[in-house]
Amino acid sequence: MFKKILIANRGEIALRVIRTCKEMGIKTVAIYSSADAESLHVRFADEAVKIGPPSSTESYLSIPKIMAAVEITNADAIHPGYGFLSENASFAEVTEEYGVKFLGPSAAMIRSMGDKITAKETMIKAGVPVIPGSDGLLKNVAAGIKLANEIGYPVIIKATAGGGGKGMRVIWADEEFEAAWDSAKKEASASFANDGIYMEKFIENPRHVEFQIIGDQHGNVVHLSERDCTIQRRHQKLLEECPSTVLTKKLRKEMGEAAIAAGKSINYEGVGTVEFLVDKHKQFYFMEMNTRIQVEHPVTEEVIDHDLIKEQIKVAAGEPLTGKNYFPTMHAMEARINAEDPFNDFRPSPGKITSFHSPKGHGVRVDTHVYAGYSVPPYYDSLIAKLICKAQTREDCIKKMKRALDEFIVEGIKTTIPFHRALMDDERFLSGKYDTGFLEEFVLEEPEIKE
Ligand code: MV4
Repeated sequence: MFKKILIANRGEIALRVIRTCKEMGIKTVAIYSSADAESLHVRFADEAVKIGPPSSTESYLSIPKIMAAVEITNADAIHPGYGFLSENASFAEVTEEYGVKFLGPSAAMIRSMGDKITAKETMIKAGVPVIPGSDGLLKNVAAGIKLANEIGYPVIIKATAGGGGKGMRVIWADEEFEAAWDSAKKEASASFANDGIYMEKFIENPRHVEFQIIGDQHGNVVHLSERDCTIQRRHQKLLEECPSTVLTKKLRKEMGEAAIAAGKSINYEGVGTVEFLVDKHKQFYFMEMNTRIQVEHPVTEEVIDHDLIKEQIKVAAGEPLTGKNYFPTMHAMEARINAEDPFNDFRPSPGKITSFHSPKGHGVRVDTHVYAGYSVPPYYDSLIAKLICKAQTREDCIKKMKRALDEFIVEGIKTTIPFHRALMDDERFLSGKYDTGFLEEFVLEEPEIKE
């Protein structure tokens, strides 16, 4: 087992990893930028190394600075968390060259899933359903228009280096093709320095359902069931839950098997997520694979009652899995509490938290790095807490969420708490019948000012 893990991240996930390491008897090293000196991950780690100024590129994204921190602290493994360098193949490579274990898959696996065309080709070979579309890269506008007519509009063009919505355009007719092509290419080349584009049939009003998988070093890959992440806005997830309201037992079995086939086809090691789109006929299609622990992993932890960070560390140390899949025994939901103003287009709202009280009680979990007096820095993502509730049924889980949101006090900054509270009263959300377009139509009413 590892003796000392350096956490190459900040915020709630850094704290989350430190907690499990403590329970496992593993020493921890925090790294931090000068904007995070007052952060709890710095306080609770056994050692902390200040690696740079607030700017991410000079701190949490600086491979040389992080490796210097590894060297001076003698850490034998690195946990990258999510975001930052978690899916950076060069970082995984450099780490392993130093003889330090990267708590994630190999550089080759990260690369193969990072390039969306390669990922799709891999899934086709593995027998995982994919969305019909171009055979690899599209050469030019003429070839694109020809194929769009064969597939039938609407189509979507996507950047092969993309993911999470960047470099993506939906096209409804020939006349729109060239403009969409030019702007997608421009965006892709600016964002990823790779302007390769491919095409797919556009699936209208899908659900986003992802499967958590875990692979060990002995060839076992199992799934830990799904998370429904349909409630999102501009590709930012706001609420995740399990079980999904669109999955039947049969569909869960089929999608779970597809997710395992996806993992096995690349000898996947570690925790990963296979994202699917589910259309209105309940056909499912592979969309992307994420080769990291995700923000929403606590939903899975609550419904299967296992610590995913602990499992991640154990498989990285070479321990074998039992080979069985895990199914939800409870209903869980995670509400992302962001320092954003939901009444003002979710505009970031950094600043000092003057008062903070987190909800408690049976079935309520709050993962957070903030406290009263903490200043949310403007430099990083706006997630300040994750409220996770669990109960026997979806209905009871929603009741618990409402109660917990009503107890949640954050003063000094704006947060997404009012958004979640309104969501819990929304008829369509309650019915479970909605799709990824849901938040486009959702109207959040400004509360009346109390006298
Ligand atoms: C799609 C799609 C419809 N059809 N692909 C969004 C982010 C990136 N991972 C892929 N995305 C989509 N790909 C086809 N062929 C619709 C989306 C999409 C979406 C997917 C999941 C959750 C929310 C979404 C919001 C807008 C678009």
